[in-house]
Amino acid sequence: MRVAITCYPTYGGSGAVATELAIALARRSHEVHVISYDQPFRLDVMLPNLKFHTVTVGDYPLFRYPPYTLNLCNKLIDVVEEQGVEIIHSHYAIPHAAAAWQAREVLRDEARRRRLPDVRLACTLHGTDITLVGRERGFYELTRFAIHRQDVLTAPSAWLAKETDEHFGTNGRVQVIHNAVDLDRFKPDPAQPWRGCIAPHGYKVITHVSNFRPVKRIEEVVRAFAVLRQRMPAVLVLVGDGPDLPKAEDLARELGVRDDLRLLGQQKPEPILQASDLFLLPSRSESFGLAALEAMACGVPVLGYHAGGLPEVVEDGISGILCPEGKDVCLGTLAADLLADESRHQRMRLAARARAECFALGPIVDQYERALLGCQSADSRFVHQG
Ligand code: GMT
Repeated sequence: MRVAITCYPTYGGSGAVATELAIALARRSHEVHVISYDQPFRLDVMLPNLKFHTVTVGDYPLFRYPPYTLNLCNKLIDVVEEQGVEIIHSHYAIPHAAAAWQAREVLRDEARRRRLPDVRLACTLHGTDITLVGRERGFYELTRFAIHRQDVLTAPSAWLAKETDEHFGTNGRVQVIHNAVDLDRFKPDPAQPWRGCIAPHGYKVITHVSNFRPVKRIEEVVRAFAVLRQRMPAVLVLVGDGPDLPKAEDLARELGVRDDLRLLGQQKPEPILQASDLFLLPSRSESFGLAALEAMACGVPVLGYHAGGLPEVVEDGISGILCPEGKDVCLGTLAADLLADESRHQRMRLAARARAECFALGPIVDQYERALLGCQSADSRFVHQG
């Protein structure tokens, strides 16, 4: 099949999922066109049938806000026309689902004239496009309309599929395809040399990887660490960047743990996760928690809340600890208790890796492949041209 995948290129789960899917589909001999305003951060392989197309954003002086969605829509039209793309697969509904629908409308007359079927539309909903941003008045109606125009809808958790039904009226149409992890890249490495670079010998390494937005509750991460730090020598490693990162530093200073903070910025997460003892993800609602899955694949237990789709990934008390939301719990005490009990921690490390193995890349790419092929099979361009 010939598929265009449109996504955000920045650090964040939706771009990572889209890019890894693009690479995996190209490795299966599909022709894949990735479309975004910048090269996605994980798009680091060269394959003859995997191409990246940049959306150039107009900067005419009249525009206070350059209309990215129009530029994206025009790029989709070009790529569909020039490359014979059969399916546009949008990752994160805003604005990708609406841009894809507009592109199909524009292409429709020409498709009819040439007796070709319309380009098919698939959209993977990722999280805040449904739970937060998509519900804002300034986005809701068009997002809902565009979601309903998709031929295939997927979400990374049953929880997000249900949220979409409840708030966007999709009526059971959203197919659950969990996020996946490359188990060969994300794997335990107890001798990881990075450990010596980030923490003195004998210190525990507590890690959080995110885009530091309010939904991640970064203050909870720092507070939990400060409690744990009173019980044992440890460092808190923060990977990624985002608007709430300065809050982490301020709070760490206030709580007297600034010297134990390691702010690493945007980094390849694998070596840092391999050097970690515990991963903290206390998000308010996480549709899935790809960062948690990648930590688990490296044998790192996850500590967070029983909220959103995280319980579909982490088994409470087995591969991590999930606290009940809204109850008076102290994450720091739970973390310290776990790390103080070496045999329990070791068991949890093994269970975390075993759980991650349920989300291996291959079978999950199979599910996407089936969904995408299914949506174009009825009247594929191959059939018409053949
Ligand atoms: O919804 C977002 O905040 C964007 C997105 C991203 O780009 O980081 O994150 C979501 O998509 C990931 C991949 O499917 C999920 O693993 C994350 O849990 C999800 N984030 C939230 O739901 C907050």
